[in-house]
Amino acid sequence: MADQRTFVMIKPDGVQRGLVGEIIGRLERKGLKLVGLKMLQVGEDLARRHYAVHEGKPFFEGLIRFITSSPVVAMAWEGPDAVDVVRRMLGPTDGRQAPPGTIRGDFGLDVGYNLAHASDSPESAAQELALWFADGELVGYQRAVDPWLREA
Ligand code: DAT
Ligand code: MG
Repeated sequence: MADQRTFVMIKPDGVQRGLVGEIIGRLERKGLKLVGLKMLQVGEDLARRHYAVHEGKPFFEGLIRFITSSPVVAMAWEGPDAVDVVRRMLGPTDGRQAPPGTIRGDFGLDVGYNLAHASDSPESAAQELALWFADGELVGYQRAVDPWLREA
């Protein structure tokens, strides 16, 4: 399985609740590799472009207000099948339905306050990484532990 990169964002509620370390720690302990990281206050334009597929839905304007309300942590994570692996670690959109053991299942109680975003397909991962990170902001590297994470 070839490595994939996926886009992950810790949303304003995750940052405000002090869950940045917890969420990053889970992805790190899984064995995924952090290849990009920045904190930013999201502007209206970036927010609307990131969530363009949801434009017109009843929750769209509230979602834009929420995501621009306080800083987020934007990240790129790499690993085998990383898009699916991270989506499953996040769990279903609504924390009330998300199973325990998932990030949303362990920490979320509301569909709108669901702590983190992760790309839902390799195509959206490529699009989102290009939207959130400039060329040169993502960093590929070897880790000494890599041979202990996967069969050669
Ligand atoms: P996901 O974040 O699991 O990919 P999505 O892409 O369907 O979910 O929706 C994007 C975000 O919009 C989601 O994380 C939270 C918000 N959202 C989705 N459905 C909602 C709803 N019914 N009411 C309020 N917010 C909603
Ligand atoms: Mg989505």
